[in-house]
Amino acid sequence: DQAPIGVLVMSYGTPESLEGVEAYYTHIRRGHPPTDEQLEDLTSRYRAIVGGVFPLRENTNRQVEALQRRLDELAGQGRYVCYQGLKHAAPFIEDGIEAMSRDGIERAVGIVLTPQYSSMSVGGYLKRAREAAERHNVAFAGVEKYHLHPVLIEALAERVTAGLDKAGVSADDGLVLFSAHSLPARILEMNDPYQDQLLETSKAVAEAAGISRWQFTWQSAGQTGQPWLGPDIVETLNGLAKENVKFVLVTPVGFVSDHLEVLYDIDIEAKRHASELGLALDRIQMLNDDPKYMQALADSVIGAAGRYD
Ligand code: FEC
Repeated sequence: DQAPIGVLVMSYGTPESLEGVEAYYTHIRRGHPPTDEQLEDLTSRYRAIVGGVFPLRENTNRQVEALQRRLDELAGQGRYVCYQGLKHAAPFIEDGIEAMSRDGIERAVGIVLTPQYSSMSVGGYLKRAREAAERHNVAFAGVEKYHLHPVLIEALAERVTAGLDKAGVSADDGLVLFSAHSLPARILEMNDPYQDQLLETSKAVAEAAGISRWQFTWQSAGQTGQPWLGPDIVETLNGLAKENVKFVLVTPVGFVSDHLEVLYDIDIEAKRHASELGLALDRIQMLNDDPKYMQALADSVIGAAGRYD
């Protein structure tokens, strides 16, 4: 059966413009509008980041185009057709499935642009995609994770090596600090694999890059009045400064693009805090449309095609 297979490429989504921040934030908060203060706080973070106001949109576009090209090379033109589905902005996940259905696609694979599984992240994307696919009679197979894909590990390890080389620090003076978006701590009671998978990715990258001095930390925790997974990067940096670490290479392993949580939370906030502690901080270049990352995605998509639930 050579009928085209739809590929729903899912990513977080970002506002269209500064005027769109309120609607975006309201969507993240499941329909509850932010207070004026919360809105101003988020808007000012978008204003502060470099690389364009909303770099995530363009980066996601480029990733989807590059994945399409890679799939064409591997499986022949037209075998796989990529569609975007964003979690909190248009085109939403449901819009992507609807577009497939309009185009007569009967089978689809879904993949999320983050490598590790959590019921609160990838699980949420796949649930919405699956429900939309059912409504449109599209058979759907979801990729749950690719956090140990050897080519992904290689791509990240190369960036760690490049980051250390650029800083010119010896392995004794520097430390690789892997990081990922925190989640509410209650996921631990749900036996969620998120934390384990993030540590597995970190360990594999450290091994591939030949790094023995590394740690993992959380970042970007929300303010919901409930506990989130810690330690947060600020606390971790305080500890490292006390241990006389001179240089930290932040290596996000749950994010794959340049976007707010990297360009603000690491490049502005964490960097400022580190410099107050007398600690030099840099971060690896994000994967964006790195050919090796595209290879890991394409391979995962092709592996999932055929396993329809
Ligand atoms: O550049 C951009 O415009 C978007 C950057 C962005 C990415 C991202 C990724 C993840 N999030 C995850 C979990 C949560 C949870 C909440 C939450 C809230 C926000 C807010 C903004 C935001 N997130 Fe995000 N996230 C990005 C942006 N995120 C803005 C709202 C203001 C704030 O808290 O700063 C809390 C929701 C709630 O209130 O109930 C939970 C996870 C990821 C990584 C996986 C993925 O990419 O899907 C997990 C990028």
